[in-house]
Parts: sequence; C-alpha cells; structure tokens
Amino acid sequence: MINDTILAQDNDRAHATLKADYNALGEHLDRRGIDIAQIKDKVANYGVAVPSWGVGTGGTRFARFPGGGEPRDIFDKLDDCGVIQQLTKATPCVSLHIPWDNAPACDLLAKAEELGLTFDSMNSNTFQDQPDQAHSYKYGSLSHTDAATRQQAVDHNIECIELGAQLGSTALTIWVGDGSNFPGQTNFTRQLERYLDATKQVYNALPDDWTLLTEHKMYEPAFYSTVVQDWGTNLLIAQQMGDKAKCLVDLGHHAPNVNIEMIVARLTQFGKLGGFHFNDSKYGDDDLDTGSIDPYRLFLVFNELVEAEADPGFNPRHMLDQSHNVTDPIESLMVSAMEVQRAYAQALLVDRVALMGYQDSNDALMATSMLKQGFRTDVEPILAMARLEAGGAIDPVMAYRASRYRVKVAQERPKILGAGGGIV
Ligand code: LRH
Ligand code: MN
Ligand code: MN
Repeated sequence: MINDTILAQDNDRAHATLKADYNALGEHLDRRGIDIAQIKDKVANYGVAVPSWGVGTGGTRFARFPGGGEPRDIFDKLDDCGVIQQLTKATPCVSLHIPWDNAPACDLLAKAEELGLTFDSMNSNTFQDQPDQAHSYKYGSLSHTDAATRQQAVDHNIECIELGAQLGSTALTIWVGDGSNFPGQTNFTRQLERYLDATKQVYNALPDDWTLLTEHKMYEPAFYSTVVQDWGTNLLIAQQMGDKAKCLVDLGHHAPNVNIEMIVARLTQFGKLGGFHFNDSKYGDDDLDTGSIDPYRLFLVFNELVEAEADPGFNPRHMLDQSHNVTDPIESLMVSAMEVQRAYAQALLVDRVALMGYQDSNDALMATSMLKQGFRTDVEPILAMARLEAGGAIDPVMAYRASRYRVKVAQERPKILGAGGGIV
C-alpha cells in the first residue's frame, strides 16, 4: 500500500486549488439548478471493478514487453488492486479469472480483507488449454462437437461458481472463443444448440442469488464466425436460460461505429442488461484504456444508465477489461476508473426534464445540446473532492508516482520474461 505520509503530502500540495475549483464549479452548477453535493455523493458511492488480469502487462500476438515489478501471482495482483482502490476509492471490487487466479478461498479472502477489497464476477476460461487438461479447446468448449469436451467446460464453470460462492461473489461471466475459421466448418444452428445445452447445465448450478453473465464478441479468436457474436445472440441465450441470466456488454466487442448506447437501452428495456466490461478501442477488441479514444461514447452509454437508474431493480455490474502494453497498468486502471466516474458524473448533470421536452417537441438541436451541456462540464473537482473525502488521492497518478511503489515492488518481484503474446 502507499505510505499515508506520502499521500497526505501530495494531497496538501493540491488541496487549496481543489477547494477553489470545487467552489467555483458549485456556483456554476447552482445557476443550472444542480446541487454539487448531491452529484458528489453519487460519485462517491459509485464503484467499478478492476479485472485481476489487468494489473499485469498485456501483450499482442507478436510480443510482450514485460515491465518491472509485474505481479507474480494473484496475491501480488490483489496488492496492486489494493493500491488502485486506496488512491481512487473508486474500485472496491476485483473480478477474478480462473484458473489464472486459482488459490485457496481462505487465502484469497484473507488477502482481500487485509486490503479492503471484495470480489465481483468470476470469469471462467475455456478459451485456452491448461497443461493437465484432458480435452483440448482447439475446436471449441461449451459448443464443442465432442460431449466430453463440453462436459469439461461445464465442470470448469461449475468449479468457478463453487470458488466464487466461497468468496462472496454472486456472478459468473462466461465468454467463449468458440466459432469457426472457414465457411462450412461448423453448422451455425447445431453449434449454438450445443452451446445452449451446455450453458444450461451451468445455469442450473447457479445459487439462487447468482447471475449468469454471457459476453458476446464479434470475432477473435475465431475469424469467420463466433457462436456468441453479438447482442442479438446474447439476448436469445439469456432468454433461453432464464431470469438469472443477463447479457454483458464489453465495449470493445462490436464492429466499429456500432451504436453501443442503443444496445444498452434495448437490453435495459427488456431487463437483460447484466453488466459491462469498460475499455476503449479504435479498430477491434483493442482493450485500450477506457475513455482514451472516444469519451463521448462512454458518456452516451452512461447517459442511458442514468436514464435507467430510476428503476431500483436496475443494477448492472460495472467492470473494467483492459490490456496495457505501454503504460504502468496501475496508472492506466486508475485513470480508467476515473474516466468511468467522470462519464457518470457528466451524465448526472443532464437536465432530463428539459431533454424529454425537446424530444417530444422534435427539437433535435436543443435535445442534443442538453447532452453536450453535460459532457462539456469539467467535473474533475467533484471527482477529486469525492476521492479526498473518502481518504483517497486528489491526483492518484501523481501520488502513485511520488510513492515509487513500482520501483519498490520490483525489488521483490523478478521480471517475468517470456516471448509469448498476451491473451487479452
Ligand atoms: C475476451 C474478453 C473476455 C475475457 C477477457 C480476458 O476478449 O474480453 O472478457 O474473459 O477478455
Ligand atoms: Mn471482456
Ligand atoms: Mn475482450
């Protein structure tokens, strides 16, 4: 964790400016009929889960360039997640990926408790073969033509539920790479049928208070067809499974220019929006830092979420899913968590009564201006004040750099070499 004195020193440096900026923004919002304290409270209560796999340096199919002090195992990963939460106060939960993060539940719980973290959705992995595995996933997992391979994938998912139940998690996220690389290689219908049968077995093993999240992705690793390729198939799956099944939207899993905010609205309307993997992309599943390419799109997604917030039963899970190749993962994840919070705060500023009026009177220009007004507002003082009041950092990246955390852990954690590409 970061030394309290260093954190306090960094906060002292920025405190006076923050106070002045916060007061000025408060006056400005007051003129717009918005109470800054109410927005700050909502931001303070907002959290986005960190993916355990995000704190390591990723890579591509071509190379991986390891950084110093990379986490060696899940306990190092949790330490890094603890730092992200300590400084941002926006990431109280961690999402585990099994078997990457396999460890005894009691040890995971003890470590999480020490760091003040809890566990969000469990993620299964049937897109890779493990060294001691009986059946290969080369030609698929839950939709494989071979019953024994499907069963192995089902069993793995059930093991993830069992571990998660001990950790206090209440959701399982399934993403499969199953698909095909050649026209004719698989029969689309029979492949989906096999997937549905197998996934139903996993669904039937869910405890009562659990949610099954299925994640769609247009392509990769399968390059001709993917069994759960879009939100349409995903919705059909969730409907086939039952009430405990919902759809997970990873922002990077769509074709360029797809209207993701509209997908969010559709899934919400029919009670099937289960959660998000936030990230950003330019071309495909780039797993770039959230809000780094198109912050307006992130805002538009949050605009739909704030719209839906009025329904008390609406509670999708918010998680990051990123891969970091050229930055320190802790810094990237902190910035991304703050970008998600920023989009949320900006969406909260939209005058929804006025917006609805302009929509109903077909005043397109004024309607869109209502959104822009929220997006253009610099809410940084709100986010920083919420962090400071919660004991976090006014400027998490500066405080982190001042702490020299990475240099210190690099002394205990040897560089993980390995020329292989990353998987996320
Ligand atoms: C697939 C994915 C999915 C996996 C993660 C490692 O591209 O987004 O969520 O579990 O990456
Ligand atoms: Mn994902
Ligand atoms: Mn992905």
